[in-house]
Amino acid sequence: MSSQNALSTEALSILSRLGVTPTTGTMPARSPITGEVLTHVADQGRAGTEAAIAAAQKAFKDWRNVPGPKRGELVRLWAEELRAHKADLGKLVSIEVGKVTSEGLGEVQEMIDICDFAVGLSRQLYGLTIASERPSHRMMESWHPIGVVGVISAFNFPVAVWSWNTALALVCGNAVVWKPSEKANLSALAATATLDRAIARFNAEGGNAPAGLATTVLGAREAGAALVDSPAVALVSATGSTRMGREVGPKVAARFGRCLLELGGNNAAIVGPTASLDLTLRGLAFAAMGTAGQRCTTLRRLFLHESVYDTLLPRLKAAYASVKVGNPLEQGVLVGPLIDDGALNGMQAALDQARAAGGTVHGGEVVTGLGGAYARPALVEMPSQTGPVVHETFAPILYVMKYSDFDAALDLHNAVPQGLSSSVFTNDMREAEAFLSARGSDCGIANVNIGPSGAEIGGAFGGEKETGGGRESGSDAWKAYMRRATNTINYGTTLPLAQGVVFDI
Ligand code: UN1
Repeated sequence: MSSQNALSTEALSILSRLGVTPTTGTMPARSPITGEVLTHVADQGRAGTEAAIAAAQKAFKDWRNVPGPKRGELVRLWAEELRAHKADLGKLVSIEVGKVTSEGLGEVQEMIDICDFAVGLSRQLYGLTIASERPSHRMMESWHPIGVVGVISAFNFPVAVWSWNTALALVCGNAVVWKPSEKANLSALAATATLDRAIARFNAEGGNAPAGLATTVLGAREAGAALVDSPAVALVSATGSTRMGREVGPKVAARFGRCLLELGGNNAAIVGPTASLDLTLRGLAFAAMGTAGQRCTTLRRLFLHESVYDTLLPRLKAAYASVKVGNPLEQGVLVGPLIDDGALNGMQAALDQARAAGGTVHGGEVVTGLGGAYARPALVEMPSQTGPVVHETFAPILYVMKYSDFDAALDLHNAVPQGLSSSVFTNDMREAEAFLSARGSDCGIANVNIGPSGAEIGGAFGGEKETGGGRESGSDAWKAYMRRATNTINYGTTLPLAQGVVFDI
């Protein structure tokens, strides 16, 4: 049996262990490992999404009445299913989007972590009580579910990003319709099956999770557009390119819907003169080359202080030259394929632009013979922050620049349109604190002595400027999935008006 057939067989048997038989259709599901078609699935199109939205609207009317902690019980069962199927789901993610084994499994772990977080949250959907200026009055705020949440996700975290949204949306009392990336339909079907199994168990144990509570619609552009256009979708949570966000944001705003946008990043690190170089090297290597440079948090720009440039750069070059690129399912491989030829062409075009702008490229060669779109990661010494450096290229390219003054490096750090994640490597307390301060990094995530990628789910995840401003996952990100009502209760026998207004009739 050829390795191509083996991947397809494996993907379909994972699905069948989860009880999924994909409906055959016209959309190819491919593996970037070999470029082979695994199977074809049906495009449910705009009509599919519209039907799912209608069912979700109905489901929401019941689900909002289920107490929060009871909703949390559903998510607790979901985490159990994810634990039970972690190996299968992680492997399918690796097969379908090319993540190395530990990263495929890590993605499922991220799903488990958000479920655990959401279970606790289901008992902590707190509002404030507020001092009223009027006698015998009490003010408080209540948080209520908002309705149907539409989730549009990208190929690079094909299942975790959906789970961040869905685990929170469900405990908050909402219904969810998901349009996954068309490059990751099989992973989406498998992930959906884990939730479906949890729903079946929840209902068998006497729970009341209505039909249509969480639906997945496979499709191309039109299927996603239906979520954006429908006034019945209260919140559109969309992860992808800034170009996509520019289309989605204004359309949802025009109908006064809510948007949660997780768009492009152009994440940087500053390495100061006092940095611990062993730790820094490892932090940079994972952040820049991990996931083949296809995380929105991937390290793309590096500012090295002139005093460490000549020590750290050769070590970085050696790491780039020795990292194993290849089949992500093989042990020892750290860099798998790019998602497709388009991504590979984009990478090569960016490297050409970097050369034209005076950059010196180390690595970046196309790796042939494996079937998929493989390239060695590229380290590019740039004379300044110009050309492709200010754009996000979704590939393993790290642009390196030298600096002498920390404040000037900070200015350059912030002088790009994106604002997702950032790091400083230093043992100088002044540099570390300045980086985290109001005059420091302008990103939604700012780290010290770890790289910009690989965030835990406990913190709010997201960024500023062209990254879109959304926050998902930890902290109080749940508030995006709820509406706030301010309540004033008069327990007296008179009707004093606020601001001393008199209105005697
Ligand atoms: C993404 O690339 O869309 O912080 C999400 C990280 C991961 C999530 C990345 N936890 O790198």
